[in-house]
Amino acid sequence: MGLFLALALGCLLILAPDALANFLTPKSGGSPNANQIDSLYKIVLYIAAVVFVGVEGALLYSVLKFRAKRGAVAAQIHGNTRLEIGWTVAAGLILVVLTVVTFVKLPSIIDPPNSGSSGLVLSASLTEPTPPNGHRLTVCVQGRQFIWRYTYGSGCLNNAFAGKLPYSYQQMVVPADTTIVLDIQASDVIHSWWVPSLGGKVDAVPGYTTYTWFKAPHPGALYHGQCAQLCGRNHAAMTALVKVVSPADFTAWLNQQQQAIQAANSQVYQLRQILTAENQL
Ligand SMILES: [Cu+2]
Repeated sequence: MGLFLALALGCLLILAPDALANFLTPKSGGSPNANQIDSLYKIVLYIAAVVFVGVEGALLYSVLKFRAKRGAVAAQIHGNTRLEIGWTVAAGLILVVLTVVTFVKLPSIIDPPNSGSSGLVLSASLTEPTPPNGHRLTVCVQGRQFIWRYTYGSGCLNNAFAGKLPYSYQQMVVPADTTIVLDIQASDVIHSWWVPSLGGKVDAVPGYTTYTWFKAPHPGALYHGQCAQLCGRNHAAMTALVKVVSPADFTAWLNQQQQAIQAANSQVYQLRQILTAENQL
């Protein structure tokens, strides 16, 4: 019995979340949906750990307690109805508990919440998955071999390239405490958007639009991500970075980005005119 207790205590120590933060369990802290995924994972993990320790402990106990010398005649035991019904019902109960907990947690993982009071002030829209009050910032995420492109602002879905909406590559900049809805597409092969601290993976499939959301609480945070679907020989280089800034800094950055894009576009336009004129000579 002492051994069993030691094993159980040892396992509990190993599973202490502070000792192994994010080593055995999903990353969290970046967004409410990531936090809910993390806590759901931990509930399943702890129940599984208790079952594991119980089963392995009983096995070890039996092996030691009932060990016999070579040549001993084994006792013949034909089942134990009460015990068998007991562990079948117990296993069934565990499954019911896991199912109920999962369905209770699911809405907080799937449905985006409202932006916080310190978040960016946004206008409402009814055209996309949206938090209860409709206020969210839409960012279109376009996966392509081998980089992520982000277009900012509602309407980016149908107009990501033709419109004058600001965009950036690889690094997404977002305002803190604001519900960010991501409309995810791919322009060549299947990719998968994944920033572990901000929630689960979402596939980017050519011809389809998939959605997810996150809401990062703190300005100054930087979250690393990686394309999670093997998409070609340079797949490993297809990283993503999400930079969280204050709403005021975000607005300033967006304006600056828009000006830089306009300046680059007009340079290209001038260059094209020069080259065209030279060709005509
Ligand atoms: Cu990819």
